[in-house]
Amino acid sequence: KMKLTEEVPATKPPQGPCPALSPYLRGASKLTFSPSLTLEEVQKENPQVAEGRYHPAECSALQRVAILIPHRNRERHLLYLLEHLHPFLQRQQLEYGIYVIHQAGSTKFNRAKLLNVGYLEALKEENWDCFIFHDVDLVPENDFNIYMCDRQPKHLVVGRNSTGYRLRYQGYFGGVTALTRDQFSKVNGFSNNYWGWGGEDDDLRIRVEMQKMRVMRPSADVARYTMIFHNRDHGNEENRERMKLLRQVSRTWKTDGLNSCSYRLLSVEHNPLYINITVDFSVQS
Ligand code: UD2
Ligand code: MN
Repeated sequence: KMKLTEEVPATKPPQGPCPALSPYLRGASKLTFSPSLTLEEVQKENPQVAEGRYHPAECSALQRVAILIPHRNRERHLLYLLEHLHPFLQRQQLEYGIYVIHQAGSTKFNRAKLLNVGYLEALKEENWDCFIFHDVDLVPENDFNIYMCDRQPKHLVVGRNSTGYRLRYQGYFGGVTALTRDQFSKVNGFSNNYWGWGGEDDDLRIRVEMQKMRVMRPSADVARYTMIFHNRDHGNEENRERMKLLRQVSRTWKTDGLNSCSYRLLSVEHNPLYINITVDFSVQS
């Protein structure tokens, strides 16, 4: 017979997993963007977030999710995204961290390479299950658009305000995507060779398809975003090489990606609402 002895647990009792569908979801919400919003206000609204990270208190999250945001000179957009994303992710009962990967200097912007850096650096501090590659200017409108990874890579932007909420083209893979740690490593991440605007998202889709994976999308009524209006940035001019690069993916993907991503890490700062990683691409190490 077992004898039960009373013990005072040294740690908190183990928690059950969070439910498959969070009870806190609200559906579509009307988004507002107040011109006077400050970072301090957003911090005040999110007292449970510490150093860019959060985990639900009441249950253990189904996935640990790293949100990776490529960034340069879009401070206002970042503020609005943080304002909306933190409560959105908390309503989904996720364990998450928000990483902003900032490209220093004025060399051509390289969104894809920044996202590779985000993946590599984020994995140095936590064994994340799932990565969300997220434009700074896209705000999700419906919290049933779940920021978790699936059996196949997910494209979360079916529609946005500026394109009448319709899919731009068959195979479109831009804006916000979700890949597990393994899915992303299997395709060797993004290419590092797309400087300036365009093509890097199509390149990733080709990599995914070459690995016999299939892009999934949530239903159009939930996969809706508001893109905060902007013009093309200086330093992110159209990449005229992109068609040429896209024809070579099957030859280049194995040697161009996570395994060849070199960069100079300038700083990693743990801010209250996000982790800021600053990198320099101007000198290749
Ligand atoms: C589309 C895609 C985007 C990417 C891009 C081509 C959608 C909704 N988005 O965005 O995922 O494939 O085309 O490269 O289809 N950024 C900065 N500072 C800069 C330049 C860019 O922070 O100076 C970041 C920022 O996160 C921005 C993202 O890069 O959201 C994409 O750049 P964009 O918003 O200028 O391009 P867009 O809207 O055509
Ligand atoms: Mn944009």
